[in-house]
Amino acid sequence: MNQKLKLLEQEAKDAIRGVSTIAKLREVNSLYLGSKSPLREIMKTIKDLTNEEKKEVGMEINRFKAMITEEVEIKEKQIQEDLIQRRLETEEIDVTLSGTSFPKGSIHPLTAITEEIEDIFIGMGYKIAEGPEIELDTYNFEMLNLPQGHPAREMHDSFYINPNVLLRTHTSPVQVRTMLEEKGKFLKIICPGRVYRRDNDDATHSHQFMQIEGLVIGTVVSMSDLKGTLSELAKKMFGENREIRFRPSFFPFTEPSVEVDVTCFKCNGKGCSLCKNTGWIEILGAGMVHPNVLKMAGYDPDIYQGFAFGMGIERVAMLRYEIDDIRVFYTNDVRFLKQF
Ligand code: 2U9
Repeated sequence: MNQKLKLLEQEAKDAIRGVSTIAKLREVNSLYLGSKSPLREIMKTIKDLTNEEKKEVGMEINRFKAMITEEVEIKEKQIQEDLIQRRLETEEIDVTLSGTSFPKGSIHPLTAITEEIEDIFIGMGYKIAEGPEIELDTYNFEMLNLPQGHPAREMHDSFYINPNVLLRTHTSPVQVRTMLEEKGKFLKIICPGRVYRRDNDDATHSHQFMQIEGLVIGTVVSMSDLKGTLSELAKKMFGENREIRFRPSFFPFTEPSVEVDVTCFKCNGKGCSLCKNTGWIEILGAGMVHPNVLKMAGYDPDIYQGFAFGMGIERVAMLRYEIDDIRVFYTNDVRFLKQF
């Protein structure tokens, strides 16, 4: 029996060594270890042997199987290595071929304008503050001197989740939250973000848009600080020789309140279609923080003063890029976005 196995082993080893493909190797493997192999025939005769012989032949069979399996593994590795070697010798990579280019995205114009304004204010020592878009009526209206029933609520009146919770109509509640958190500390903050208002959407209005508001609070803050700050902003955004002017206005949260115009950056103030022949373009609203607002947020109005301002990002972007329809910012048309 053992003699038979020895002969079979030699035959199998020769067969394994002789193959050169994985497919042939598998064939040889099943020829010597598979269900129809001579090994199976030998195994069938074991039952007729003595216990002593069974043990001996059993060990030989196991040794035979392990040997063949090992030989097959070695051969398989060798065939695979040969294959790789052959590919390395025959294949060439042409490093001069041009690659596939990927379409590249760009910064959305609203993001670009927001970041530009943030950078200008960071340069003047401001911090950026952010807050939730779902806001309490208290922070969005009450603490900004817009009590229940105030007529100015109507132009904001918005998306209510329940009578006390709504989508914020401006980023001002972020300033209120910061004042409450900082408890009487001096503040210089910029609050960018998305806001929501009841508005009939048209070419220049959307029920959601972006704002940047600013707030400065200290003990010697005046209207001239406000003018100097906004003048700096106008020059940085629209050119060094820009000038600004204040026109009286009204906001419930500031007193006095102003609307701020900048000399037209297209015609330098001579008059053109962009400034509707006035030479001026309105860019912001601003004012000194109303004493009621200071008081409600825990700042004594006899000690502290502050200025605040607000601007619509879309409006600035539309002026800058001469875009006449606000909706292009939100519709994700790549033909529009590709231009930035
Ligand atoms: C606090 C106190 C005062 C924020 C201000 C404006 C003037 C303003 C508009 C510009 C265009 C909104 O996007 S817009 O429609 N904003 O004119 N906003 S003063 O005043 C504040 C804010 C917070 C605590």
